[in-house]
This record gives sequence, structure tokens and C-alpha cells, in this order.
Amino acid sequence: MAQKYLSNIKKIKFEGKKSKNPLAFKFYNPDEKINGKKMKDHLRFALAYWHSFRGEGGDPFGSATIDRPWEKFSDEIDKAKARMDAAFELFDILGMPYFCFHDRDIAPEGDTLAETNKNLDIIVKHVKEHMKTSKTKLLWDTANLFSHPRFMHGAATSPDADVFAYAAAQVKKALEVGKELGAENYVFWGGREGYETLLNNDMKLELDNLARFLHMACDYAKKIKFNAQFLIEPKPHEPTKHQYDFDSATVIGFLRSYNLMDKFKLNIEANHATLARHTFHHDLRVARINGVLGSIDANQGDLLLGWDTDQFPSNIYWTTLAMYEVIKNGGLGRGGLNFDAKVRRSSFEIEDLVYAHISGMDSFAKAYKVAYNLIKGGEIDKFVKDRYSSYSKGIGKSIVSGKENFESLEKYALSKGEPKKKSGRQELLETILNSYLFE
Ligand code: XLS
Ligand code: CA
Ligand code: CA
Repeated sequence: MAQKYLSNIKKIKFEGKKSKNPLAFKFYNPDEKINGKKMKDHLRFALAYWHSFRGEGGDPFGSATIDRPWEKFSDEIDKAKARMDAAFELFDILGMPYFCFHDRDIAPEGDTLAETNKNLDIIVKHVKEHMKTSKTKLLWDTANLFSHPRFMHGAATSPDADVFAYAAAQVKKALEVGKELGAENYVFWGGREGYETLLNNDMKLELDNLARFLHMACDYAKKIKFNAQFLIEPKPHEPTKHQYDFDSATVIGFLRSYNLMDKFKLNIEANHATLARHTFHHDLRVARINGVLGSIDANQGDLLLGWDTDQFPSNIYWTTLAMYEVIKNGGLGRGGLNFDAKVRRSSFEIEDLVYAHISGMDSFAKAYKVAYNLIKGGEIDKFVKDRYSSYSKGIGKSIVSGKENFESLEKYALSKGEPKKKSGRQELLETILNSYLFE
């Protein structure tokens, strides 16, 4: 496509790990086959519109540092269109298979809901035009139910039923937009669905209402035949002190209690897992073993800072363990790896956006290969199998098959004596992982 805003940047190609060209992939070779499929089809990368095209580099201590040429228009609709034009240029440059957005990222909010919907329609039409010729598809869309002051007490969990209704109307529209643009998933992230203090909070009603809201969303999607996979994205806190979708385990408990388990999967974000004091690996594992690992927000947090830094993922150790879970999950299905990540405030040039995505894409491509080889090598699997082998014979097999009880086990323990100690071999296993990382 003709480049207007990013004309000085050429399409990024794979040059291999020896390349010193900063504008080339070192590990991400989209058409290379591995594990029976092309790399691009395993990884299903997406760009997050809010960070890459709405992020301005401001923080609580200082103003915006990022000043893009496509932001020059005074009319908000013209500006929204220009931004989208620039975005499709970047998708093309990076060979980005997917993108993701919130409704309010792509079109300005009007004075009324009707006006806002109209603005959205104009931009959706514009996106559709681009999608006719672009290879980039929509991984997911979502509704921003957290920025506007009306949502200060929550959206589906607001104490005000009028706000609940407003949020429902907004999600209804976002589902229609998702269908119109062929979104493969739809995400619910409840940034304000939580509380600041329990002193003013009816937790039971709020959770019941959240479930009611999600059921209504499922019903409406079914009605309009929007077949996207629905995803809930856990996060423990920020912006609220406590968010109801705290982590994978909490969300799974919620889905089970409210009969939603077969309708939702999880979108796991690395930085949210670490904010919940889990590893990224942990939250993916919990989702996977419960059959709800749906998609990933691919970023990383700075563990020395207590907030959601949303950095581009570059830590290969973490990305490898993430890909290990993804491969064990049999892939992500209709999900993908969305770079919910922002360039640092001081990385304000357009090139930085390109370097950032190259870094993220390479980090996950390398990780996929390492994780694949690690699984193929089989040492970890064999160790784990042996570690639990007592459950496939004798008394263990009998426990697992439900034949034992406390009385029979007491009898067994009395006759057997002290169990033998066995090493967990953590250090050895870490060395094995390193041998794959550095081969
Ligand atoms: C914020 C979340 C948000 C979701 C989509 O912390 O990561 O951006 O991914 O609403
Ligand atoms: Ca996210
Ligand atoms: Ca985040």
C-alpha cells in the first residue's frame, strides 16, 4: 500500500539471528514451518491500537511526549481516520496479522450515546475499507467501560442501574461492530468492576449483576450470530483497589458459580499475572488445566515497580515458559498474542514503535522454538511423569480410581512406615531449560 505517514520505513523482513539490521526480524520468520504449521499461524500476533495509536507518553508526573504527524487534524473524525490510515501502514510494514481495539480508541465520544454510535459507524466503515485490501484482521474488539466519569463506580457492577443500562447499550454496539469487522474474539476487561472500599459496597449484588450482564452479552451475540470467542481478562487491581476478575483462578470460580464456564475463555496478560503476584506461567497454567486458555496479552511488567508498566515483551525466559503452556494447550485456537504494550515515554519516535514490535515478535518466535524443542526433547515431561508415577500403580492407582478412604489409608500407612524422601530436582530442571534456551 502507498505509505503516507511511515514512508521512510520499509517492510520488515526476516534476516536471521546473525543480522545486525535493527529493522529486520532475527527469529520471526512468518512462513517458516514448525510443529506442522507456519510460525505466523501459531503466534497470531496482534497490535493493540490503544497503546500504539492512542498512547501519548504522558504519566502522572509529566505531559505527553509523543507527537505523531497523523494527529495534526483539528476535526476529531478526520483525526480518527488519519490515525487508522497510519495504523494500517504500520500493520503492513510489520506484516501484523491482527489488531485489537476498544470502541473509544477508534472513534471519538460524542455528546450523546446516539452521536457516539454514529461516530463509531463512520470509523468502522473506514476500517472496513482498509480491511478490503489489507491482510490484517481483527483479533478482538472490546468496549471501554472505564475511562468516562459515568463509569467511576463500575459499569456492570455500578450501584446505579442507569449506568448498567448504558454499559449494556455500549457493549451491544461493540458486539455489532465486532461482527461487522469479523472479530474472532470479544474481550471483557473489567477495569472498574471492583471496589475502592467495602464500606459502600454490596459485593453480592455487584457480582450477580456482572454475571447477569455477561449472560445478556452472550444472548445478544447469539441473536445477531456473532460467533466470536468471548474472553475475560483477569487483573487484580488498577484502576480499582480490588478487581473482581482478580486472576485466572478467581475468574474460573466466578464462571463456574454463574454457569458461564462453557461460554467464556480467558485472555491472560503477563503484567496482570505479575501484579497478582503470580508468574505469567502460573496464570496460563491455571487457565490451561481448566480448559479455558483462550488468548494472551503479550507484554511484561517491571517487577521492581508496583504498577502495570505494559512493556514490550523481551524476556525470553518468560516468553518461553508462556509458549510451553500454549503448545501444551494445543495452541490458542482463535486467540492470539496481542501486544498490549506501550513504548516507554522517552521512546517517542515512530521508529520506536517498529523496534518495539520487532522485539516482541522475535521474543515470542524464539520462545516458540525453544519451548517446542524442550517439549520434543522430553526431559521435563519424563521427569514430571516419573515424579507422579506412584499414582499409576499400587496404592496411588487405587486412590486415583476412588477405591480408598481414610480408614483403608490409615491401615496402609501403619503397615508401610515412613515414606521415602525424593528430590524435586529444581536446579537440574532449570539447567535443562537453559540448555534449550542457549543451544
Ligand atoms: C488494562 C487492560 C486493557 C484490556 C482491554 O490494563 O490490559 O487494556 O486489555 O480492555
Ligand atoms: Ca490487556
Ligand atoms: Ca496491562
